[in-house]
Amino acid sequence: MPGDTSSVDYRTSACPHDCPSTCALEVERLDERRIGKVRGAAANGYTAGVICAKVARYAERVHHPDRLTRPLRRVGDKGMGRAAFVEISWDEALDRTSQAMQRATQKHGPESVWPYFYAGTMGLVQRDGIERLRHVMRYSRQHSTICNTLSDAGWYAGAGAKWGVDPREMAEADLIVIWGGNPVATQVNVMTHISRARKNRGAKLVVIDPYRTGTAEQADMHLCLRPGTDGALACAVMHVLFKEGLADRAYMARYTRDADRLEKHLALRTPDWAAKITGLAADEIVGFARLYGATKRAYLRLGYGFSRSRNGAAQMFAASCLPAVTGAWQYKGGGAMYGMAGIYKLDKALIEGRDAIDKSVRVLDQSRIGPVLTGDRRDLGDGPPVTALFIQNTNPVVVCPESLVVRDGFRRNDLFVCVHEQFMTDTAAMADIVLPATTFLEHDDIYQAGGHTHLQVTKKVIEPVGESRSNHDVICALAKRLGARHAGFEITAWEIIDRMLKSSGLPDAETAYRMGWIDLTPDFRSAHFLDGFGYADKRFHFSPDWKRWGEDHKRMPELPDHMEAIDAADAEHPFRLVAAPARQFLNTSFTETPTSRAREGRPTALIHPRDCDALGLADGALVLIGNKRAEVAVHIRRFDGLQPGVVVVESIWPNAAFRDGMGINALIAADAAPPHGGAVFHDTAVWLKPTN
Ligand SMILES: Nc1nc2c(c(=O)[nH]1)N[C@H]1C(S)=C(S)[C@@H](COP(=O)(O)OP(=O)(O)OC[C@H]3O[C@@H](n4cnc5c(=O)[nH]c(N)nc54)[C@H](O)[C@@H]3O)O[C@H]1N2
Ligand SMILES: Nc1nc2c(c(=O)[nH]1)N[C@H]1C(S)=C(S)[C@@H](COP(=O)(O)OP(=O)(O)OC[C@H]3O[C@@H](n4cnc5c(=O)[nH]c(N)nc54)[C@H](O)[C@@H]3O)O[C@H]1N2
Ligand code: SF4
Ligand SMILES: [Mo]
Repeated sequence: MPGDTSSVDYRTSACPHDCPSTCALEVERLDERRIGKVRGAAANGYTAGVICAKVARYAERVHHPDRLTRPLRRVGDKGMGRAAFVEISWDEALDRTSQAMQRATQKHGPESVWPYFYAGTMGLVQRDGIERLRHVMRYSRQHSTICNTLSDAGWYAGAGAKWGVDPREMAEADLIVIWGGNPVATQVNVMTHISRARKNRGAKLVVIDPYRTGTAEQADMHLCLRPGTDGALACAVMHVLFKEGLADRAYMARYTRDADRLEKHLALRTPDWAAKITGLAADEIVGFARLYGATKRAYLRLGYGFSRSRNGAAQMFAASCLPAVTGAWQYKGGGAMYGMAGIYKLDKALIEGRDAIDKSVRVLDQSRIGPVLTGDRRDLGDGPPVTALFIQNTNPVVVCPESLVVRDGFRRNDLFVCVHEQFMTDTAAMADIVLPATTFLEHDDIYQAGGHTHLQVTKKVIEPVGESRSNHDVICALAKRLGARHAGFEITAWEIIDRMLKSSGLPDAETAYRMGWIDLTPDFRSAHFLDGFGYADKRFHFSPDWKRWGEDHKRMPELPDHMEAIDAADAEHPFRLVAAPARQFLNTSFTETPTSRAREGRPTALIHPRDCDALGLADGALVLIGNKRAEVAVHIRRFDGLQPGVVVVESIWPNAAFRDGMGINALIAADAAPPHGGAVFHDTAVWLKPTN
């Protein structure tokens, strides 16, 4: 019967991708090897039956003809793709990999081996098990800086703890401010809760972003500022709040520290001052400040985008001060949310082998893999070179800054590389050994979320495609060959989940799986910090002790401010580049699926018509975007949803999608931003040159 799904076998799962939504999924199982439709769980209060289009089409990715199905050994040149590899057995692949790691250790010591990973899957067992192998073997440690290091530092500085108001409470807000994020593309479920607020309460939506994103198109007000100037905007807004009696002095007296100093400091941060820095009109700033200050139920969704600048931690901190000035935290639907990690108090010792950490082992910066592999002494210190890389869940040859330097590093003949992947990514193509990986539908795992409050345990839905193996299985197999001992290497992923849940005081794995999800939402008072913020004094700090949040703290402003650290435009580089995420891709995942590629078209630079005219660029023309690091050829689109002088290239296209085989990250600096490092993807001064 059409529409009757009662006979269809839907299995509970969770989306593993690096997205704040971690959607609760229902996956149609056609048989033990094939899936059909994927949909959002309607009963999950956050997912509410909605998922993004790219995951709804997941059958296209799992059953893609290009999935890696056998271990491979490279016999041809690096970077030439599948044709340069021959199939080998798992035993041979694991032997060769473990032997290469042992050889590196014998020659230069264990720090010459660098297990390298990120969040291609967000499942805790499959993502973080590599840490256990690292720590037990004393291999080089990784400072993970590619994503949320800057935003974390900025948020913690004020609030002292990482959580905020449940996103479902947006439905009860009268004003929602999306600041430096683009949920239509990057966290679609947020839009569900915003629509509810608009429909039921006539709530207003404000978007603060340097270009008219899909989210900004839906907004009542779009503050289209210059990238890297949010600190100035936040200060001017607070200036108006204090001046016009919209600051809640009783709230500040009870819940914050240094409010008097803040008020004095802001006296000169006027809307006119901020207008010059942000490129907004002073009236726009005042209009937003009045709207924000007059609305008790004002919900701030602070994204990652505006932290991906050299002043990014300062920007995040400045914006996070707003609800502490108005006291919006006190009201239902009011307050802020940046990330929820702090509500999950899981005991991850077994997964990560925390008992085996040796703090004397050197730490290498993930985002600086280019400089690390090319022997930069600022990174290596007086330690050995990295001569063996073992990579899971990430594609550094495309996604990391200074990607030409990264590629040079991977080209070294004395470097052994093993990549465990689902697809022949640009990184896998540079490897000596490639191992086929399962997807989340083919292994068990447990997920917390960045953007909501549920914990989800999942079981495999289908058998592994081809000979693919899970990260956990590969880590345990390597551990055995390397002689690494730890309880976590002896048990299955499921047993790890079960033990972790029990030792964290939660239901066992089977119960958790049957529940579908466990909602760990804090009660109203804790979520809104009404029993105090995360610091020992329970107060929100307007003048944070930045030392606590990073060693490079001296450059941080004492109070919220515009920090002049960005790669500012100059005569040679008159434009500022923002490399924001594309809707149909998820980092570089889904760049392999035909429908995502077709919908995105080709790498495209959005440029203001006035700049196009000045440069003589017609729609569709090819332009060279350049700086001292590289010149990247990209087709342009005339677009009036940004300020002149700003260029946006939605990302992250594989390098081969560009004319010269070099991607957008060839232009991005690998500078570690203060106070604790972090990549600066949206902070690049460039020139534009028409091609003829
Ligand atoms: N220009 C530009 N660059 C950026 C950004 C940007 O906005 N602009 N964003 C940055 C950010 S925030 C991030 S987080 C990084 C992300 O960059 P990546 O970490 O490289 O991105 P992903 O595509 O999420 O995941 C990488 C790979 O993990 C693989 N994978 C998935 N599941 C598994 C598994 O279970 N096992 C194994 N072995 N592999 C698996 C996928 O096939 C995929 O190729 O990119 C950064 N780079
Ligand atoms: N479709 C899709 N979804 C994704 C991803 C993807 O690549 N594609 N990536 C995933 C990952 S790893 C992450 S970390 C999240 C990131 O999700 P978001 O929190 O949305 O952060 P960003 O992706 O970095 O950028 C979001 C917005 O910040 C804006 N921005 C850049 N610079 C500034 C600035 O100086 N000020 C302000 N106000 N805004 C600025 C950009 O123009 C962009 O519209 O999304 C995840 N979800
Ligand atoms: S919105 Fe994010 S979590 Fe949800 S299905 Fe899409 S990628 Fe996965
Ligand atoms: Mo990220």
